[in-house]
Amino acid sequence: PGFDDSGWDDIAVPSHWVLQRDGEWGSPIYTNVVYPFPVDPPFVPDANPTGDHRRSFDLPDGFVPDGGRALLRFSGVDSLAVVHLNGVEVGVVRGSRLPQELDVTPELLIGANALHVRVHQWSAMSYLEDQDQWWLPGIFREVTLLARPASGLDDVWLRADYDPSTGAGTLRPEVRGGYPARITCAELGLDATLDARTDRLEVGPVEPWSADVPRLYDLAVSNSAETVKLRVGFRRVEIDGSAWLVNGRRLRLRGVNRHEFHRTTGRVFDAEQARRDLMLMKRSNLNAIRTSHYPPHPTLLDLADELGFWVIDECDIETHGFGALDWVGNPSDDPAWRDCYLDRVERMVERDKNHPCIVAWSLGNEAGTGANLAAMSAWIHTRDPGRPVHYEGDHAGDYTDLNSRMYPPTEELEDLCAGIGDNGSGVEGTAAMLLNRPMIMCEYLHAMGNGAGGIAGYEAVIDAHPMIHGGFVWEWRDHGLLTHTADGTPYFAYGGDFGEELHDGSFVCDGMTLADGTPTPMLAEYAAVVSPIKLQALVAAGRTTLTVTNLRHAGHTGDLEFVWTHERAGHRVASGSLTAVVAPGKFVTLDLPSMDASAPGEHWLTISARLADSTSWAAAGHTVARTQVALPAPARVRRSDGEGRAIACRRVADTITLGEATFDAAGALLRIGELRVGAPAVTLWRAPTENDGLASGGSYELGDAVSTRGRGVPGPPSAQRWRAIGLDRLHARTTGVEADDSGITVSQRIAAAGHSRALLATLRWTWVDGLRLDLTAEPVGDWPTTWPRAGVHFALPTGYERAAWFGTGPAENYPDSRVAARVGRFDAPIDELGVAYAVPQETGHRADLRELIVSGSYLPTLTVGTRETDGRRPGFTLSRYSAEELASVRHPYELPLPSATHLYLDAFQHGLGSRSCGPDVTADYQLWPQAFTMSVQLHVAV
Ligand code: IPT
Repeated sequence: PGFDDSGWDDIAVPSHWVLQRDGEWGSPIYTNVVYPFPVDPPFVPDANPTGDHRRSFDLPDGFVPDGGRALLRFSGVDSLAVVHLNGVEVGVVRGSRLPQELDVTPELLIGANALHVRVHQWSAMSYLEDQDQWWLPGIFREVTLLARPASGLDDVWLRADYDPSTGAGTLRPEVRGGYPARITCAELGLDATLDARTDRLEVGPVEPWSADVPRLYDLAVSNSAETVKLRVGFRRVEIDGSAWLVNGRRLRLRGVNRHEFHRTTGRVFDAEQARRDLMLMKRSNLNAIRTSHYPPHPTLLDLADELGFWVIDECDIETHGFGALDWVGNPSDDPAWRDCYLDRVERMVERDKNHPCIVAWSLGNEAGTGANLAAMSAWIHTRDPGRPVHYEGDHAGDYTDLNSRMYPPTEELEDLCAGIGDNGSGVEGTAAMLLNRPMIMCEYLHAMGNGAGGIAGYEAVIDAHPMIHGGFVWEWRDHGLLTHTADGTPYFAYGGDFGEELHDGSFVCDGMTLADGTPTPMLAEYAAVVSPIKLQALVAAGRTTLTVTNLRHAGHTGDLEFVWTHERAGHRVASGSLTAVVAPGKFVTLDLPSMDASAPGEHWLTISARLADSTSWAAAGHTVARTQVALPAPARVRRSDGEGRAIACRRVADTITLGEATFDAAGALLRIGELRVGAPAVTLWRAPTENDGLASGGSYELGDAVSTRGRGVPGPPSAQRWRAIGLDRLHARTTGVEADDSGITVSQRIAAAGHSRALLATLRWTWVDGLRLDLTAEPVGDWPTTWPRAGVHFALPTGYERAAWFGTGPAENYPDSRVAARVGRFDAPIDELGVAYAVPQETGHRADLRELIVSGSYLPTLTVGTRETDGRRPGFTLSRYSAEELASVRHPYELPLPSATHLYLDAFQHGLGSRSCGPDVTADYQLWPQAFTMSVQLHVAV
């Protein structure tokens, strides 16, 4: 009081000051591993951005009950705050993502009070908070003034056990502060008195809590001073050899790493966004969350209890920057830091211990190894033996309970399950020693940009090895910060966009959802692969059957409807639905009506498992699982290709005409009827994805630092190899043009400057009910690398707006990411065919095209029909941007104004893989140079 702060600026709290006022108060910094200041622990540079916050408030007399106390709770301040109340220093708050309470009873005044919080961006604590995320200072979670009664219930812990063999529930209450207390639960008919001697309460039969059936009971604990309400879930977590069990059933984690992030407010918690995200996770068959890499806002755990997720709650510790210094000086093994480590684990466990969703505690992330981490684990083992301890960096398994791996290739997983290798510990025999422990992947499938591919490959290995309990995708959401260019164009910023001295580029954008929450196709692929409801349709010996397997942890399939649809040529012929009650771990085989596939055209049977009724996270009709099977056609005489009369070509002056198509004298296509087409070019280039190794432009080169994790292709990432041999700059030379009675044959040699290896292509054009192209291409010379694609590029006029197709969809799909794709008819505006990844890259490919219709107002409609050659059909991409344009920019706003509509028809595409931080595209899905063919028919209608 008496201090004049009238000239100060206003700031909303909770917030990060660098996300206010357009950079006037400083800017965010993104680094993944390195510290953005000199490593000189525990010191930080003199220039330390500091935010002084003042707040006045009035308190009525009696705010603090007689004999009670006043506590000032800081739920999250990054990174250190010095707190004064009414001119008196009341404490220092440390540990950014954990709460701390200061007793301010003596300093609090009746009437006017003045609170001053000085927040320093850097402190000794910054050395423990080197997570891969933006550095964002500020008071980013609530500050609460609590009035505590005398003899209040200062802490209540209800450990709620469920005995899977008897179905009985037991409570082990622990109350701090206020015995005797009364505990009640109307639903359980519970009404008992607790005193210091009460260590167990048998509550009779209960329904257990699980992620699938998150059954909660409302309990209340009260004494003369106050009542505490808790939502209790009864469940038992056990480790039995290599099995991690909840309620006696093995866990299967279909998980995701979740950071706290909002595109405009950073780590300020947005409860609405969090609920929407968790509902989307549920709809995507995700059942587990690792709170990477710090305890989340407490409300998140309430949501996880309520909606049902297995949670690994992770402590706020990461010292990754010491890795680059060979871990010399790592706080994790330095006695001077021991208390800080213990303080953090205690604050996490005490804050979150009542949540049934938490099935393991994690010590932190990428903090090397050492005695302080071991001490944290020992503390948990004493305080809460009911939950295992996780920490990935304990490769030797010295002090934790779960064996955890990051981004292992599937071959490595198989080795570990066979007891082969050192598990990253450097000590031979470690893998064998750890065979008797449950294994998880705390991170796998790096969802950066387009990808990760290869989800199904992991799933197969997890299915085959019960000791692997699943994994957590890296990660849920891109951390792009919504900002704008000088001319006001909005975009999602990543490392380097704020002029940082050191940064790690777009590595901060690696989610299955974009920064604004838009799901990427990978999320749908993940949902399709990991669904706990497995459907298998079989058509054999005149019988059509559906086998439904229920791999849920709990809950039968009575909530589902199995809807079947028979389609011919993508149009519905018949449909119906069935129900079946299958218990967890069981399967049934059902008969479907027989379907008549004799009419000409492709016949497909699609079966979806859909929610019969709405739930708290999805509407009725939501698809949980889907399968598709082709119905075999009865033997029939095939119409021979190219029936109808072939039209001969004619030379007119400098052009050749073939039906309604016009070519120049060198055989380059110019027009089909009214439609002007840029001469189609055989191409091998795609705009590299971040998993292909698109350079990060940061201090941490993508694919480089982590490429040793991949066993696919050792050495530099694909994009670098592709560029080295010039796949991004191919030149064509026409070596022959023959126009005869039946059509035009154009021969080309396609090669890169400076190289002699080439692709020899023959484009054979004929006119039979439209323009037909038969392409054959064959590599000659020595080709040392894979190819990104093998296809043809057509430049159509700008202005095309829509595509309708019979092929695969609805989303983009690639060879190692197409479980979610089904055969059918789809349509979409051109801008929705690809994904607006934070960094422009390859997007929008859809395999196995039958027919594509491209349309726009005032433009002729182009229909592309395909024919199988060598047992396959081409896929397509339609975009306003060419591969070259996409590859030439780092942000969407840098893309040029479209000069054409680009249609790519690809005989092949390379897979996606996870190489940006993990294994490369696996052998089955690598596109090695090979001969390819394609046959397409182009029709133009005005
Ligand atoms: C791993 C980190 O744990 C995670 O925070 C994130 O940075 C991820 O990588 C990459 O996005 S550590 C890495 C060296 C495997």
